[in-house]
Amino acid sequence: MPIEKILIDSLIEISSRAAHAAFNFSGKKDKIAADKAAVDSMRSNLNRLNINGKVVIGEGELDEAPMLFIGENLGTKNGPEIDIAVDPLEGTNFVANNLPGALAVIAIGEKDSLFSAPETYMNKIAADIKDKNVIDLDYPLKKNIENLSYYKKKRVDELTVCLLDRPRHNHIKKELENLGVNLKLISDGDVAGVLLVVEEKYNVDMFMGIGGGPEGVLAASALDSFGCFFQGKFIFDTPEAKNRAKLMGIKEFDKKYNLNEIIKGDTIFCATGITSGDLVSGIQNKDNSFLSETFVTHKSSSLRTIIKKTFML
Ligand code: VTB
Repeated sequence: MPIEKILIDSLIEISSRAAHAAFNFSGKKDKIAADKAAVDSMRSNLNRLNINGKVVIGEGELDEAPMLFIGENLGTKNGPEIDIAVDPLEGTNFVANNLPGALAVIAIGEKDSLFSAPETYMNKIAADIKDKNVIDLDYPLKKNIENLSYYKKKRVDELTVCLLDRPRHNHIKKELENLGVNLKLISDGDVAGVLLVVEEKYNVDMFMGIGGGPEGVLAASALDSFGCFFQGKFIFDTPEAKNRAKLMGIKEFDKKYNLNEIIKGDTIFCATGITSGDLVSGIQNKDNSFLSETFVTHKSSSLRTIIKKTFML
């Protein structure tokens, strides 16, 4: 059953209030306090919502996170069964140091529609491509770039690829540079990084590389509303990671997931700016209110927009 539009406004308010709570800690060098403020806000507001919700992507599992843990039930129970995925503070470093790009992120889906991702890394590839077999995690990098160039009708040196700036990506960086592709290196925040592929105005043709698995599922839910291409492969490289995956029902550790295997139904996605970044502006405090900007998608109503809204404190 599609998710009712009526929940969109509530979710915008929930992510906006979480963003505001974290914003109060921007530049205070305290990642943990900022994260806690966003988590507390999201949790108490989700609990007032008329849904029978279950967290499928959260702040960790019960043994490591006291709140918004995977499996936690949220909402008044007076409403539809809903999957909830949260990243209350995406970019803790950004907030702690008052740098651009921090977001409060929440996505909801029909029951059993969102992949319950363990806290592990994911190799990702995303682009605004509507056809199959143009790019693929299993293709050599050069083939992906050549196909992307053909599909987008751009020369290779007109393409821009976004990736997290990490030593693990040095070989990719080097190969892209040799091919003449432009790089957009981000220090954190690959939910936003992935979302930059959705429109030409962000000037990113493809996102690739290894980032957080939960962040991958969240970004995929928004990409699904744009009809974009996304693939992800979780990286279970330790016995503990494999055990956790097994407990979560994952049987094949090397499986490459297509978007429709990660997101299997209707979703609403909201990412509110905490500090201003490429995607959305950050929180602006006023006297007794604050202004927020939220990137919103709702698949079944084809909503894909940015909403500015004022909320009373
Ligand atoms: C990304 C990014 C996050 O972690 O998923 C990244 O979206 C991956 O982890 O904002 P490493 O930092 O270990 O590479 C963040 O940067 C921080 O949670």
